[in-house]
Amino acid sequence: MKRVASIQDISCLGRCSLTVALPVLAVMGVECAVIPTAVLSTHTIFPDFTCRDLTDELLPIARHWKSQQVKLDAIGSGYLASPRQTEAVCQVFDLLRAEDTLIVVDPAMADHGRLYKPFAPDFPQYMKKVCRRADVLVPNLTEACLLTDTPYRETEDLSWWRDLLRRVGDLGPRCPVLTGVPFGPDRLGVMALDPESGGIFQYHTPRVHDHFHGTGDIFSAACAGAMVRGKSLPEALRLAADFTLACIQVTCRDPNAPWYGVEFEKALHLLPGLLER
Ligand code: PXL
Repeated sequence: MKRVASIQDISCLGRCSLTVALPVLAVMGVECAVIPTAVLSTHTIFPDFTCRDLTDELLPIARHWKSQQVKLDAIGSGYLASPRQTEAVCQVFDLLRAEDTLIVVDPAMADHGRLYKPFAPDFPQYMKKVCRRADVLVPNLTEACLLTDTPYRETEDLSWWRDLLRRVGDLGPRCPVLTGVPFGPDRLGVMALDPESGGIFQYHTPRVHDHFHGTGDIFSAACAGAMVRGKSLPEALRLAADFTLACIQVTCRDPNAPWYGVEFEKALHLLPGLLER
């Protein structure tokens, strides 16, 4: 069985990070080992959340695994709780990656043109170092702008997004990806530099005009799972985009609780079929 190590927080409520990666990877037939970066009462969109930073645990966990010769097919990182933690995660990558370990980095730190509440404006500079180690880097548009020191824009001009994608590639990942790209007013999708073909891969699905929390975490878990299950980058991105849309489509939103994430549990049964396409 393939094994992925997922480095991100446990938000105890709110369907994101590890509480999403664990079930998604399990249903894809992939073992998900975890390195929790922090324990939060909820994700940071809720007011007054609690947060216990686990930076000091990261390297001891990795060193122990190393001493046990643990083999990892991929390592995925997501939300990191502090600048110091980005340094620790770089060291974890360096310690645990073998030649054939795929590193998937989701610089989960911003959306809709703004950094998440807990982060100071210099946080993207720290996150850049994590991103440089990625094989597959999956920022959304806001994160891509922050990582490349590009002023954020909302535009449907695809040539502008292709230029941004190339700048994300200049950070050093083998496969730079942009998520949440608007392809016209009613479609949303991904754009990636495909190292196999040397070209730009684009894929889009109908856009649901609403904001959903935690969908980036679903996307990156599904993408990592698909790649360790042998899919090419374009196939993995297509699967991840289709699955994320399916999760949004099955969600009945409670208007009093818009932050509980998408009801991905109702769409998990689709994953085996998506893997067999
Ligand atoms: O979904 C990204 C994410 C993960 N973890 C925490 C978050 C967020 C986004 O806000 O707050 C704690």
